[in-house]
Amino acid sequence: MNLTTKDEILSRFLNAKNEPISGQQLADEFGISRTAIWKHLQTLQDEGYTFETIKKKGYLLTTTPDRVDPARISSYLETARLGHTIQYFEDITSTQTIAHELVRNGARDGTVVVAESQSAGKGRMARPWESTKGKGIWMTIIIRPNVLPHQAPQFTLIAAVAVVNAIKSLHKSINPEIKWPNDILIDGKKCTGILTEMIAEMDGVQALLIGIGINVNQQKEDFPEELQNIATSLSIEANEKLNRAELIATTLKYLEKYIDLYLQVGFEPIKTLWEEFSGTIGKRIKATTLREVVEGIAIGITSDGVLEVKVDDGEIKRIYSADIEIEKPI
Ligand code: BT5
Repeated sequence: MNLTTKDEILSRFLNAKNEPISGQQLADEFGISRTAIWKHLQTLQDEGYTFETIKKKGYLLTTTPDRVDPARISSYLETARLGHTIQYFEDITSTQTIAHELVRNGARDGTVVVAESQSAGKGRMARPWESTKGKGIWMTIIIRPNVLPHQAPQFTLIAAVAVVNAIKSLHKSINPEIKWPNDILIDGKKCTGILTEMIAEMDGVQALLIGIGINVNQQKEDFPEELQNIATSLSIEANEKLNRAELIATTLKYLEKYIDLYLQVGFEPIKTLWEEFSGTIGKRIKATTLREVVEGIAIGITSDGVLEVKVDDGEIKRIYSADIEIEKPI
């Protein structure tokens, strides 16, 4: 994990389990002066952490603000590659935009961009993505798998399976369902959106940018009015405040696991998991593509992640990209 000295010091306090640490001990461990340690603690105080000075013992971390900084994420991280470099921002335009810049500058596989808020968060087809400050998970994972451009859409499905597993493993009371291709819903309301972008040549992918937006700790009034009836957050559903850093680390754990599985044995096991978590398959849907509107029963996804819909005359249509409405039974 590539942490700055300040974040390494914070990590040390987060792992100290309520025990004070002396300035001299930190200075020795990090090979810097006590004054330098004190300056890092000042910066952390400016970010909202508070330390109490305990006589003859040292500094005790007493308050930790609700932030998804690299030190906090890394204290939960169990991955081999994903999230070992984290670029953290308080306020930015979009984690996707920053990720594009990082790819151009040679960012390595597994680099993650995380922000507390985005002023220009984006969905598919340049739609806006609402990213309330400090309440959600707004992140982009840069990966550099050895795959062909036509495989890129499968990574959206891999990411959806990873997010559902992460939510379910941490919060048993929540029952998320995937809506093809990139939404995760709870009781019909959207809590997560995924946007996969690709930088590729004809013969290979240079990088995939998997953007994941999860509504975590918003309350209904935190959403703009037009979203209040169609969006939800995990906190609204679980009726408690959730730990965002832990959910980020757990999502990265499952994402790495399913990417590795996919690269080793192909799409089949992902397809099985996806169909198990899907709220789309078996339902009557209306798919609006750029060319037409298709109504019928969603019968499954193909090994390329394409949605198959059986229309009323029995014909099976393949949907590559569309907005889906799941029709409620009458
Ligand atoms: C998506 O697009 O659902 C993909 C969203 C990806 C967001 C992440 S956050 C981190 C990374 N950085 C970015 O800039 N983006 C990614 P789409 O299927 O086109 O859905 C967009 C629609 O969802 C909007 O038109 C709204 O109707 C709705 N929406 C916007 N913000 C929402 C929110 N916070 N929760 C639920 N629905 C929302």
